[in-house]
Amino acid sequence: MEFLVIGIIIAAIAIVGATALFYRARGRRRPVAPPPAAPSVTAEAEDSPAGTGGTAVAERAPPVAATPVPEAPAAEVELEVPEPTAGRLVRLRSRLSRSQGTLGQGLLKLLSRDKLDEATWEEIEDTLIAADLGVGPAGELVERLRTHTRVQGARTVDEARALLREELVALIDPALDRSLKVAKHPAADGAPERPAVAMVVGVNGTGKTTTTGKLARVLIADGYTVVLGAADTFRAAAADQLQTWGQRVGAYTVRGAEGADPASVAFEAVKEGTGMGVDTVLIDTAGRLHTKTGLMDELGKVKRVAEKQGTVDEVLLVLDATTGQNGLVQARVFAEVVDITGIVLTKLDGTAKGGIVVAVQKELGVPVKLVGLGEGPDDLAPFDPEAFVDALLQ
Ligand SMILES: Nc1nc2c(ncn2[C@@H]2O[C@H](COP(=O)(O)OP(=O)(O)OP(=O)(O)O)[C@@H](O)[C@H]2O)c(=O)[nH]1
Ligand SMILES: [Mg+2]
Repeated sequence: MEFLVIGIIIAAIAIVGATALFYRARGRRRPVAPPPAAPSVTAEAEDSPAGTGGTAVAERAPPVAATPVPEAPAAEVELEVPEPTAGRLVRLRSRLSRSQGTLGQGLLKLLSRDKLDEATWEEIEDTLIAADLGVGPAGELVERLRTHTRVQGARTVDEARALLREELVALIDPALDRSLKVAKHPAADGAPERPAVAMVVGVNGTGKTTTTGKLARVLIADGYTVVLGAADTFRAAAADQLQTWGQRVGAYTVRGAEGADPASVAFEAVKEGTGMGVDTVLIDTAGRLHTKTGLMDELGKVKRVAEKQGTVDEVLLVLDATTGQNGLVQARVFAEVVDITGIVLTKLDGTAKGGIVVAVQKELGVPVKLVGLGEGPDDLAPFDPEAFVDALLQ
């Protein structure tokens, strides 16, 4: 009996000691403000956003359901500090020149030949077309180069580079407004202030979710506050993917149950963003083939419903640069359904076909605003024609 009592006392001391050690260890962790739990939009909820025809409502998900991402508990997530955006294209220049070098170097070699005969001009034109510049712009550029060289005669590599630089920059058009409309709308005419809204659209696998996540980082690096809307409700994994991006930088993610109406999620994201007083709401959408009419109609609805609370300021079409001319067909169809305000060209690090920048701008009359140059979290850069051309001709 005595032994039993002593045994119980020892066990009690051991438990108390272990508990104290555990809390001390926790106390040493860096206190980091957790990103707020993500609200969730369910498919079965009663209220529906005005006019959506959907059956969705925002609700605070219980703590566990709000963080379905299998990673460290939110309280222990350390927020990352994204890289500043200024000069990103310069930093990522080597990625471009590695893949595009053949284009720039090839052109320079041809242009600095002693004799620029018909065969050489044809080669130049073929090189441009092979780089996805498009037949029209390639012919146009060759004509301009011919006119210049006719006047000035043979040229050194440096002269050829200067000429090519000037003409390529002009073709990409530095006058286009490439700024992102992401600043909060101030209160006006009795209406309260509201966030800018940007939607990210495109066919499957082009890099939409990645771009939305990277863009959130770009904005946060520039001092904006951001709410993310996971309007890709086809797969739960898509919302998890976006939420993970958000959690790394403390951006709140509004998500829906699998199969929830994506338009409702977009609506809720704008509503949450407005309630929280953030600068920008970024809405990721599901990949959809431009040939599937039903899915394209759904995209139109997502935008219309998001617009019930004010304008959608940016619709960014994400194109995979490695798919070349096929991207132009996609661009045309998407532009018919939702007015595209900017193009994001991803995977430019993996292709020599940088001419697509020119082709797609000509096709849509819409500027390339961002380029993706790798899979790293800060490998998205604001597009700058001069830095781009310099990278080509390095
Ligand atoms: N090399 C490289 N890879 C990229 C770039 N952008 C995206 N990716 C990769 O492309 C793949 C697809 O990216 P996601 O963002 O999931 O594409 P998505 O368009 O959201 O795909 P769906 O939602 O399925 O339509 C991922 O492996 C990304 O890491 C880029 O600029 N360069
Ligand atoms: Mg996606």
